[in-house]
Amino acid sequence: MQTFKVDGMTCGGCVRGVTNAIKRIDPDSTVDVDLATKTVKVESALAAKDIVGAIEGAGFEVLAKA
Ligand SMILES: [Cu+2]
Repeated sequence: MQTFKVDGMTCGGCVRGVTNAIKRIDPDSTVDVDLATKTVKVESALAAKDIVGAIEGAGFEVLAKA
């Protein structure tokens, strides 16, 4: 499990955008977004930098990898 702090997510559309961006590069991944805590949890064999790239490519800022 990899956990990221992500800024700029405000609604269900953002959740879908982040989730779809990660699933596009790993269809088998599990993505869990918590808007209240700005946390994205990812179960995937992907490297952290690739997940960060997908999230940022969807238009959100990754503040930290927890
Ligand atoms: Cu939104």
